[in-house]
Amino acid sequence: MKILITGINGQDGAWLAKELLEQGHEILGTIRRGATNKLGRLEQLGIRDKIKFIPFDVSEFNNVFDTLRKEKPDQIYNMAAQSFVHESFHNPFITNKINYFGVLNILESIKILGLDCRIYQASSSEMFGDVKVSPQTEDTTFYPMSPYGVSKAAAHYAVINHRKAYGIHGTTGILFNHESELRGEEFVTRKITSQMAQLALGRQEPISLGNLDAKRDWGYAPDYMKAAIKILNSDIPDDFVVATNRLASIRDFFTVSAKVAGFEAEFQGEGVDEICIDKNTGKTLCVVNKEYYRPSDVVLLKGDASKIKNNLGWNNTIEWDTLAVIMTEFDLDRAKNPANYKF
Ligand code: F7E
Repeated sequence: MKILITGINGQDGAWLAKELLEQGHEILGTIRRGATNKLGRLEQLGIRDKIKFIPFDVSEFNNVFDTLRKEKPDQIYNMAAQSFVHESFHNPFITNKINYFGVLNILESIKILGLDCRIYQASSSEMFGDVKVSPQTEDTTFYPMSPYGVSKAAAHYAVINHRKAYGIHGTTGILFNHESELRGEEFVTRKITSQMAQLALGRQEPISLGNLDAKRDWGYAPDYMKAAIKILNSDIPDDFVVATNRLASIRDFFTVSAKVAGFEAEFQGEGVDEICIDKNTGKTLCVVNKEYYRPSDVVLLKGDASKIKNNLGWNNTIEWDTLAVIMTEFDLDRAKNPANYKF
């Protein structure tokens, strides 16, 4: 099958492309003009040369329309996004242009061209926001708490609307946080593991973090891309929560990562005065910096993935504590042997 992945150079696009190539599909990958120097993840996975790249901006209708008219893909995975929640407070318009109008551009192009093409939309647990019930399911009301969450909710409803109004095979995966060795270093898990590795190698400057009380349901990105493939290939287009149903705080994740790096984390103080030290040496591992607080944050997210487990036979294989070990071990090796890594 001919499959188009938007945002192929991100964490999810890279893992997804790897899985789909292994299944024998032809992969077209769209990347923004000028971003060809950002293919490190695809190089790291050894798949860069197996992908046909198309210069493309999902927020430009002409780019989307012309590409779909020319290539006529059988399936599209829309992984292109401004995915950093913190950034969305500073750039709400760009966030919506990419995350909401980008999806609309794809849906309208499929509709106008009359393409027989399935689409998977990367929806997000951030849409649940200020949650009133836990765990969250496909039926939980959305209360987004960031411009990112608002843009993803709008895109989510656009897919559902095009499915109902025009019969487009539009599917969504409401993915809870999913991390891996390929995660960007601006997200809290990878920020912790990459900088923890530097602390283990002798760096003195502690890691600066924001809200340590936030709790998340963290899963493993390759598991979640297998879920995305199952969702798109389901005969009845639908929406599915993808999560592990386990909760951990930033402090919990930090503590496991510190242990793998050879430290014993002890948190002291409260609020912006909180720090974390290594109990054995007294070395300061982490301080709190207000700069990383958000104007409004999501306190906790925990998902119930029963629907995808029961209907599509998906299961996660890795939970947050194992994830913290995998990512920290990867970053320790990367810090020691940087020449072996492509990104
Ligand atoms: O923050 C807190 C922060 O940036 C997680 C994206 O993939 O998942 C991700 O969004 C929590 C927040 O991920 C720092 O305040 C504390 O409560 O790793 P994050 P996110 O915002 O949950 C969803 C499902 C998506 O769809 C998004 O695209 O950690 N936190 N201190 C911090 N966060 C960051 N980034 N940096 C800190 O220093």
